[in-house]
Amino acid sequence: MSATNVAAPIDVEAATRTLFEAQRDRREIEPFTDTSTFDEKTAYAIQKKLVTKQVEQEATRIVGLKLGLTSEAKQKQMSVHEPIYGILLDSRYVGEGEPLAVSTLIHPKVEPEIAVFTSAPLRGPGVTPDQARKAIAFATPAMEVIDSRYKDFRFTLTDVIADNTSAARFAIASRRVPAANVDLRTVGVVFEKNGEVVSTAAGAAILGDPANAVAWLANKLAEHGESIAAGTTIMAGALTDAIAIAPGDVITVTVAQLGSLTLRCV
Ligand code: OOG
Ligand code: MG
Repeated sequence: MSATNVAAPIDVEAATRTLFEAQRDRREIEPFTDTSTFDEKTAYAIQKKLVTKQVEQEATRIVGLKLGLTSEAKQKQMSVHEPIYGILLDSRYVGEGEPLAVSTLIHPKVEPEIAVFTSAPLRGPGVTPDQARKAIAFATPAMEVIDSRYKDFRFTLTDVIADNTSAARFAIASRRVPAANVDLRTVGVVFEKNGEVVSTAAGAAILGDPANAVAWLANKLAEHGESIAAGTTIMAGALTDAIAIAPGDVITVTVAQLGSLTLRCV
């Protein structure tokens, strides 16, 4: 056997502090897995500690959940081939019409999403897509601004989970559309930057059906003894690749039957 560098187990407290400070100070860091090893459970534990610290120190609160890497486009773009989830904080919400100050972030990218709102609790394991579909009361066009704290957005599955799945800002159209009469698999999605179409997709880009993503979330949360409460806002994950943004950019997502949402970057 040849000599190899055996990676050390991660220091959870130190990693939490590093991620907290990187986000606060807009400083990029190297991925932890370059030098240490940790499993998915530990990664979600770091994410939770990080968000708890942000809630305490920034006087904000948790307002929802987000899914990531639920589309083939995103999995390919990031070279991570499994969905992940993260937590949405009130202080990261960009209201409709509010400008996004790009300079408050490290290297932001924006991606087109669909947000859903539940009206019934979902507790895994064993939540089916049909149960998830019935729990989705409303849907709206949405956009997520991701800002990995890792240099060049280079990370492994556990790194990105620990970093609260690159969550930075999120925008959700204020008009909620009842989902009962909308087939979220077949709605067309058009993503535009400065009036040019950047990419297109259908709702089915999200694990075949956004309801599948919500079921996945409920079942994944169950692994950590958690569940989705009724009345939860969930970002279902990007439908196409994320794109870099700069001051002056105007980004629009249009989802058939749900409407559109514009984000102005300053
Ligand atoms: C990870 C977060 C992915 C999505 O919607 O797929 C995500 C990243 O790409 O940095 O939020
Ligand atoms: Mg996203």
